[in-house]
Amino acid sequence: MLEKIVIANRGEIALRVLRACREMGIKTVAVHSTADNNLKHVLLADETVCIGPPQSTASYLNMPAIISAAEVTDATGIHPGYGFLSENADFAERCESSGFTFIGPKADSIRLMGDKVSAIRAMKKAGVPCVPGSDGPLGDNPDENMRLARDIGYPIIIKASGGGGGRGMRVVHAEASLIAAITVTKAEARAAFGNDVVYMEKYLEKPRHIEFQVLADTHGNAIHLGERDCSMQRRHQKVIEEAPAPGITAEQRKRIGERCVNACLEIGYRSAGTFEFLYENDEFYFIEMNTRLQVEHPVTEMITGVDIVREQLRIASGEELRIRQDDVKILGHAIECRINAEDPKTFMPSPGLVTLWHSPGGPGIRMESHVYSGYKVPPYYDSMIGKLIAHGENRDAAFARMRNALSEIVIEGIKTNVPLHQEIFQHAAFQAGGTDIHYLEKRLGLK
Ligand code: MV4
Repeated sequence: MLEKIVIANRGEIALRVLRACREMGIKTVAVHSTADNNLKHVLLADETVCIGPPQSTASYLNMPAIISAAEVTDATGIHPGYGFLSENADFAERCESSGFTFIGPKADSIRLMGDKVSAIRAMKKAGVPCVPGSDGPLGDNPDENMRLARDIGYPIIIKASGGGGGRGMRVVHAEASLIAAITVTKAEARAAFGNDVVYMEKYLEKPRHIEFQVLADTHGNAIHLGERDCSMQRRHQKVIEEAPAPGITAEQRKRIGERCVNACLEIGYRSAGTFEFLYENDEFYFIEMNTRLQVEHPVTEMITGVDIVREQLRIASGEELRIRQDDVKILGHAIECRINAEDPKTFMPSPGLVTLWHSPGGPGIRMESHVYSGYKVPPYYDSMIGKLIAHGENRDAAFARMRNALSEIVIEGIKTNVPLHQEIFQHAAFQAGGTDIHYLEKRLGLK
């Protein structure tokens, strides 16, 4: 088993990883910026190393500083959390070439999935259903591109192969704007990603975002843990996630889950991963794979009883998955609210001193947060300060617990989006389940 690991992240996820390590007897090294001396996991870690000034580029994205921290502390592994360096193939490679276990997939898998054209090609080959599209990069011939779009049928979407997560995309509704859209998307992609490869897909107008969680070990075993619905989002930032996805049948779960597992085996995937799909008219269409632990992993943990971070650590230690697919049972329903330090109306960040903090509790309630009374939310990082998760025997029960918890939570000194969550939990359409990816923005009058 890994003996000591560097937690190369901050905030709630660093604390989540630290807790898993302590349970498993793995020693922890918290690396942190000068703005993060008082982070909860920094106070709890066995060792701490300050890796640089507040700006992420100088600290949490500073590869030599993080690898040096692992060297001076004699750590054996590095957990990247999510965001920051978690999907940086070069970092994974540099960890391993410096003799540390990267607690995540192999650099090759990160690279394969980071390039969306190669990801889709690999998934299609593995039998994962994809969006009808160009099946590869667009060429320079306008006539060919027009023919392609006509064959697919408008509307279509142009996406940058180096993009993902909503960056570098453009919807085209009619032929008249196709060629200009390709030119502009290519130029933007070159500037943003240093790669101007773009591809074309049928644009799905009212899909839901449903993603499958997988775990794969280094002994040829892979399983899926069912799906999550992450359709409740604003500007590509998820706001609420739930599992299982409303209305998805056990049969659909099995069919798509098996495809994801098969794809993992085919590409030699290891660790935790997520297959993102758009879901429309009862069909699943793969769009991207995330090769990291995700923010919303707890909803899957709550309904399956599988500790995903623990499994990541076990897999990275070379152990075999102990859970077989037949052992995975979906129990009840879980829902997660992302708690952000922001104005609930304008969404402007609201960092500062938290003068009072009371976590909600009771059966089925889980609070993942590093915040405490007296903690100062720094202005340099993402505004998410915690996640509130409610589990119940069914969706209604989970909702009732979430409403209760949202009414109990006390956060003073900074603005948070708790009032927004309270409002969303009054929406009849959300309560009914199955709202699409545009629902929240429309409902907020932003669209
Ligand atoms: C799409 C799409 C519709 N049709 N692809 C946005 C983020 C990136 N992961 C892919 N995205 C989309 N791809 C086709 N062919 C609509 C979106 C999309 C979206 C997807 C998931 C969650 C939120 C979204 C918000 C806007 C657009």
